Formats: sequence, structure tokens, C-alpha cells
Amino acid sequence: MVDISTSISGIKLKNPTMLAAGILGETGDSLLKIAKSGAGALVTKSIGVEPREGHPNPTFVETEHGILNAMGLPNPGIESYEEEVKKALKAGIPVIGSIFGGNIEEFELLATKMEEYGVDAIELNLSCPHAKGYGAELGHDKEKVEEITKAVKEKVKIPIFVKLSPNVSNISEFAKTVEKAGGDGIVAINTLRAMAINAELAKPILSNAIGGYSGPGIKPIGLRCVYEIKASTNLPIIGVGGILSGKDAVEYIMAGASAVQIGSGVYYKGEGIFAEICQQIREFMETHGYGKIEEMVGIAGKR
Ligand code: RRO
Repeated sequence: MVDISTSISGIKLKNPTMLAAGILGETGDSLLKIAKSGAGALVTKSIGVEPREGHPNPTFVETEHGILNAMGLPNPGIESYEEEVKKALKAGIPVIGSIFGGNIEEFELLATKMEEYGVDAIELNLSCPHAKGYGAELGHDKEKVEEITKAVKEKVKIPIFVKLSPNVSNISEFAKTVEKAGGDGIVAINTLRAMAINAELAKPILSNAIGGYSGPGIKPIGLRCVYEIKASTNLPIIGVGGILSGKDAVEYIMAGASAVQIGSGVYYKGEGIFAEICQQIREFMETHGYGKIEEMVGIAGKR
């Protein structure tokens, strides 16, 4: 029997699949449902200090090889999110609190609250590609990445993972910055800045015009980012971007990821995707003679 359990910075997962931030993570009930369908861990919707409605519709469009979204950080705000976290924790699997802020103080407050609520780790969203004053506007500045990571690290005891943007020329420089600042892991990648045009109307489809691209079309980019980060830091990596099958997950693991997140895959295949991917990983490992996930982590980078 192969063992598909894994661990990230001391957090033990029964399998390497996690729900990605932003997908069915707004309520405790939806998070519990994903836990029941077999995910190894849950990542919440990115939560900010105040409630936000997000961008007006259309905020989501399916394109040929992936999905474009510009949700605009809709969330209920940190105060009322306590109840949802408490509910999600009942699943008995690790819950990671994703947070976004506009400055250091907001990140400190959000991380402190999430820790109080009982989450197992924090995911700093420094990479939303289309929200003014948040996300990538901070995450594309190495000094800000360093300052925010350091500040949050000083405020909480639980591990801090930083979700990085692929919309930079050298992602490994940002990963090295997180390592220097004391971060405990990297989540790679958030969505790519992209857009869709409605030719009949001669205008962009998304109300925000620009959005974030996810799904199968970004898998090769995610793999490259994980591979480069693995080669340049010693931090554990959580791979995300276009994972729809066990084979996709194995590719990310071989590039350097110790666990993976599924986002668009839930849209394409439904909640059953977690159990399906786990079964396919097991079958791959059995067929290819691997006994543990860690035997595969980063092997594509070893010469
Ligand atoms: O809410 C969003 O529009 C959003 C976020 Br916070 C993010 O991190 N990435 C993305 O593609 N969309």
C-alpha cells in the first residue's frame, strides 16, 4: 500500500490535495462539504478587514483553455468570518486562513484574528492580479513582501505561507524574499493577468476588463514557477494552477511541490475531484514504485 500523506511546515495532511482559496470557501458549510469529499486541507476565501461586495457582474467567464475571473475580493469581513472558520474546523482537517490587506497593520490584524479563530496556518494573498491597492500591487514589490511577511510572522505562532504572483519576470526572487523574511512556505501560483473580448459588443467581457486566468491553460506556467522556486529556496511549496487529474498533481510534486491546491478543477469536475485525484496519485505511485509522496518531491529537478 502506498502512503499519500504529506506535510507542510509541520502541518500533516492525509493526502496532498487542498481546496484553493476563492473556491467555495466563503462559508463554513461549503468548506465542510469539500472536506467530506476527501480534500486533505481547506483554504478559506481571502478575507479582508471589512466586508466587500466585489466587482459587478460579469465577474467570471469560461474561455477555451481556462477560466477568467475578476471577482474583486468579495468576502464577509474578518469579524463575521469567525463563525465560518469554527464550523470548517469541525471537519478535523487542517484549515488555512487566506487573508488580504492594503497595508501591514491590516495583515497583522487579520492574521491575529485568524489565529484566534483556530486556523492551522495563514496564507498571505499577495497576488490577486486585479484588485486596486491589494494583492499583486503589494506582491510585485519585494520590499513590501518582506515587510508584510516579517510583520505577520512576528504576530502569530502558526506557519505563514505566501501566495505568489506569476505576473513577474522572476518569481524565484520573490520566493527568496519570503524565505529571508521568515515565511514558512510558498503557494505558487495565483492567476495570470488576462482578458476576454466580446467581438459582437466590441468590448471586454469582464466588468473589470482585466481578470485572472486559471485552469488547464496555466499548468505549464505553474509547473515552471514551482520548479524555479524549488531550485532557489528550501521552503516547502504548495503547487496550484490547472490541476485536474492525479497526473497533473504528480507533475507538480515532481517539480517541487509537497502538496497541491485545486481551484478551477472543482468548477470543471465537481467536488468529487479530490477523491479522484487521490486515487489517481495512488495508482501512479503503485505503478511506478513510489511508496511515499516525499520520494517524488522535486525529483524532476534532480540531475
Ligand atoms: O477575488 C478575486 O477576484 C481573486 C483573488 Br482574491 C485572487 O487572489 N485571485 C483571483 O484570480 N481572483
